[in-house]
Amino acid sequence: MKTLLRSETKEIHLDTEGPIVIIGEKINPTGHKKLATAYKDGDFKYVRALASRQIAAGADVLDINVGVPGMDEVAMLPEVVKIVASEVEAPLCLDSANPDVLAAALPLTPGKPLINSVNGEEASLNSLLPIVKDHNAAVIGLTMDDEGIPNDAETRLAIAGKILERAAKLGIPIEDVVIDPLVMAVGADSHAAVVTIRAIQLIRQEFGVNINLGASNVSFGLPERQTINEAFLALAVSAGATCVITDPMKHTLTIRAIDMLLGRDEYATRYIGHYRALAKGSN
Ligand code: THG
Repeated sequence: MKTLLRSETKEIHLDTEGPIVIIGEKINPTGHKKLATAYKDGDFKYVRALASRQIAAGADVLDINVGVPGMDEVAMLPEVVKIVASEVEAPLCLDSANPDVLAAALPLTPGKPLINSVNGEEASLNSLLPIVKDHNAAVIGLTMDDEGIPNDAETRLAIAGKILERAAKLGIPIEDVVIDPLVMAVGADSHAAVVTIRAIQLIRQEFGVNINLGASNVSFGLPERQTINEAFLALAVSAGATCVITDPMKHTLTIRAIDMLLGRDEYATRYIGHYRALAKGSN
């Protein structure tokens, strides 16, 4: 199954049979004081640098989040979308669950963006899916609902089914819904990663849709996070994940290695290409 995303000039496909799509996560002020300050000061040079740096590091799509406490997100998200769209050619992923914020930013977003995100709560489905439909966007559906994040894979599968059904009722094509089965910290619950992996398998088997993950949560609170994140990425992709929200500066080469090992990189072209680009950058 293919999910098409578009900027003004560029198309990216999430593809259940294709290589992993990387959504760069760095334009997010959570735990990122320098970016939060840049937003408050209206200093968009730093935003531009984060955008171009992530593309150079291999990101296919850029996530944009403006969630700083006290921030007028309705005013800010359209502003940052314009800046990023003028800086890079990649399609965008609008990271907000607030319908007013999305409705303000979508008319200014070129092409076909990804909306991050809707979930199984009634309020979320009712307020966000019509906006997704109106703007002909694609959307990430998180497998949580009014009762929180289920700690078993079967309930996450059921929530994915509910989101897909409600989207279909509004005429949103199934390929425009990307399911995110949610990654929790393995340091807090030793079965957290296993539940996510199992949910990926079930959702892929049942619905055949594209599956996104924000992989870095898995290592929260543990040392050598990068090692854990990368081991988890390999397992998640092997189970059926097709798209990751992550730091491309840290993880692109490993992601290329995973694609290569899964037979999705003929003659290791992309792996070697990225290795060479990194080697050049360090000279
Ligand atoms: N699924 C979906 N969307 C998501 C997530 C997900 N969006 C948010 C998050 N999870 C993914 N994005 C981030 C962004 C930043 C960090 C982690 C996940 C992060 N930041 C550093 C920190 O907090 O230590 C600080 C930034 C820095 O290194 O400069 O870790 O799961 N659909």
